[in-house]
Amino acid sequence: MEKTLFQKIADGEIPATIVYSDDRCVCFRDIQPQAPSHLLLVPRKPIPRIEKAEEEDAGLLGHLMLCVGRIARQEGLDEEGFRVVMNNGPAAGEAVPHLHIHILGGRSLQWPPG
Ligand code: D5M
Repeated sequence: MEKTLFQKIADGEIPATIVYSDDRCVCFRDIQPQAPSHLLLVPRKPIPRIEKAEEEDAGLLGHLMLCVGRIARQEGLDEEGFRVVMNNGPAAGEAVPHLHIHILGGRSLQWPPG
């Protein structure tokens, strides 16, 4: 199977500004930032979208959530607050079929989102 764009970034084949990396996930700056701080956290495992995740992925998904907190602290977003978004499937505008968590902060964020 051909690698997804985010697998290629995780494997260092496409450049990105990496802010966090471990054996299960990578976090890098979004190339089209929608906020002063806009990061994408992706698992190295190419799960296409959340409903494709399986029971065996439970530990990985929990790890991603803990990484969100760690990265938000690292970015200095934890005091003011930040938003965590997962676009899932076509109606949500998911452009890259590889589960990714947007972390947005550094400005006041409106609700509801568009
Ligand atoms: O979000 C996909 C996001 O991926 C979108 O905000 C742009 C970002 N993107 C696309 N290509 C790159 C590269 N090469 N580096 C960094 N960020 C990238 P979605 O939720 O699928 O709409």
